[in-house]
Amino acid sequence: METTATKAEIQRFVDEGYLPCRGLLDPRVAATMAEAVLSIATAEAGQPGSEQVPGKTIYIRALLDKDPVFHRLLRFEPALSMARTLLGPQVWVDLEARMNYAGQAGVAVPWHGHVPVIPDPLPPLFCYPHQVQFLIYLDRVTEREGALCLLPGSHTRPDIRIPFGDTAPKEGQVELLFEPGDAVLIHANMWHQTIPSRDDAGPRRLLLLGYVPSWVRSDGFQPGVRPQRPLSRDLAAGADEETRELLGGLTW
Ligand SMILES: O=C(O)CCC(=O)C(=O)O
Ligand SMILES: [Fe+2]
Repeated sequence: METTATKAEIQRFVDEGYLPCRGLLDPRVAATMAEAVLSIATAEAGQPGSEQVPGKTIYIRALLDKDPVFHRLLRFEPALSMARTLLGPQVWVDLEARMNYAGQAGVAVPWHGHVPVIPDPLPPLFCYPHQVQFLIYLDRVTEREGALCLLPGSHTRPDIRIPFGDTAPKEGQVELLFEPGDAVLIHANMWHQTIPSRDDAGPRRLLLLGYVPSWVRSDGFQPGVRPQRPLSRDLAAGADEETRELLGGLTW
């Protein structure tokens, strides 16, 4: 793999579990995607499967199936080549969004990691399901909207178990604020939380652009509102092999 990320950046990510990527997305593209997130959120709120806490926050899954504006993120550089440098060449892309509604105080996500299935102690031949995600911020995130808070190095610490609901500060935590289009690459096992919003918060929208090794599949439960007509199926139908692989079509 070739990527524009430096060896030092890749190593820093491996060691610390996160890497800020300022200006990853053109702010004009970020604005277009922010609008698309809002309109899907408006359409999905209250529908069966909707992951919404009314007036506070909403998750949207399977974004590639819901608006073609997101298709440019399927082969999005330098994100894709960084992910392949880290995980190997065969990956699929999982794209989700989260939005906090404006003007609500106290909206936050408590400490969590995204792949909490790592045994401690680690079995000697455990097949470690590494995944990485670019959190791409579409709005400005200031103290009003609430920083993202990370625990560097926690992605390789299966002994760290933070009970669900815990929001207390942790020693060594790092807080990040963002401009539209800024991103941070995180390892899916990195512990993180968000700082609660204030009542003068603007909307806080982000994309979760995830890269998963092709051998790691979730064939069962799919959360969220079902797409009306999955756009990625149409995309895959006329696509080359690489695109189909990125859409999760690799079988063996
Ligand atoms: O809102 C953020 O900054 C991070 C959100 C997050 O961690 C998540 O949705 O899993
Ligand atoms: Fe998260």
